[in-house]
Amino acid sequence: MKKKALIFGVTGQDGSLLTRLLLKKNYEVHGVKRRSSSFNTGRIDDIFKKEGNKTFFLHFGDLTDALNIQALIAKIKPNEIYNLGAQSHVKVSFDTPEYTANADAIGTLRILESIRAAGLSKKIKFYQASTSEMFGNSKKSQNENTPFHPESPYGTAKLFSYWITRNYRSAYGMFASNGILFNHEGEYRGETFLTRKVTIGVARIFLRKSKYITLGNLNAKRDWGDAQDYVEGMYKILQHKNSGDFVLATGKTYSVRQFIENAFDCINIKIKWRGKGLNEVGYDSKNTKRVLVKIDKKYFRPNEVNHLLGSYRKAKKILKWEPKITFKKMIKKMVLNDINLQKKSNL
Ligand code: NAP
Ligand code: F7E
Repeated sequence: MKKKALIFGVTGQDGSLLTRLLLKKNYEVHGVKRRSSSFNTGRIDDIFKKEGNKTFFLHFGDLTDALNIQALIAKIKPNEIYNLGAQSHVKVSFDTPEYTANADAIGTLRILESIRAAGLSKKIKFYQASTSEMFGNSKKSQNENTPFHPESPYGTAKLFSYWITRNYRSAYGMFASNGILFNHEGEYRGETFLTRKVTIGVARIFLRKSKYITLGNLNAKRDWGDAQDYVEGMYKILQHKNSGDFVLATGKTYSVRQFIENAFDCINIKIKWRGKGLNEVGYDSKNTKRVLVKIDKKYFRPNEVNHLLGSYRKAKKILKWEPKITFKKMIKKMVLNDINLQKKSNL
């Protein structure tokens, strides 16, 4: 018998990569997609073409719809549920705080209660996509014991989900685990997150389709890993004999400014900086008049998390998980992919 997995957020970056991984491991994969007025399955269309309705099944649903979640879980009776669905953009969570709380916090509760209501508490393993955003501006390096202090509606909603997952584990003996993942990126990353926005911008500048990129805070630091490594970590978390909470990170941190410099490096441009605050610009070191990065205050957040750096010691020791893809290699991969995509696009 094949194992069955149900993925909320199957159309997203991580959902699409996890689907590929689980199919390779001989799972039957069920994914929940939202109804939208235009296509939202671009990241999984190729999988559906190959595997659709044989080993890969898509169901309409939404984390804000309890009846739908109950019906799906009772019908599919999966062995594993991965809750990767979320309004995942930190800046947008300040504009849509109630919706973010509904989907990212109560959505998790809806899944857990549906498992319980179906009498499947001891049969289903549950993975919750927790985040380093729950730490906020905490101390220098963060691990599973670091106190939480979220700085956004997104981080706060995710903290509810983290705790409700732990509550269901201790109250009902459910196998319910949190992966506390630091930023992870790649070719499937959404276009409005910093890394992808930069690699698309660099690709367009290389192809002479754009002159510059407009960004916000250049000084924040993130622990950036590659999403491919992180979905393998999610899988390992659910295969471990006990449920628990695990940080997945790289143990290295870089500023937004360093990410930009490395991305331009891939097209042989060395970026130099001049000016201060909103007037700062990044320019081509070979041509001081060629401004390639500008700042706009609309990309700043009401609250910022300035520094994230994770320790993945527990995951390494217990799960034998380690990130493999380096910061530089990940950026190069993303830039090359975006150059190829931009060559094909008429925009
Ligand atoms: P993503 O690309 O934004 O994907 C989010 C997924 O959730 C998409 O499939 C989206 O559907 C779906 N979704 C959004 N609202 C929903 C709703 N109300 N009901 C059902 N599905 C909904 O995010 P990601 O980068 O893959 O991240 C996966 C998960 O890990 C998220 O929960 C995120 O918060 C968390 N996380 C991410 C990172 C990171 O660095 N990537 C780090 C830590 C934690 P549409 O395609 O229709 O929008
Ligand atoms: O911002 C700065 C911004 O939006 C990274 C999500 O996956 O990881 C992600 O959240 C940094 C921030 O990711 C722009 O202010 C500057 O300091 O790519 P981001 P995030 O906020 O770290 C965590 C772990 C998650 O869980 C989330 O789901 O870059 N920044 N200028 C900018 N950011 C964006 N998006 N756009 C800019 O123009």
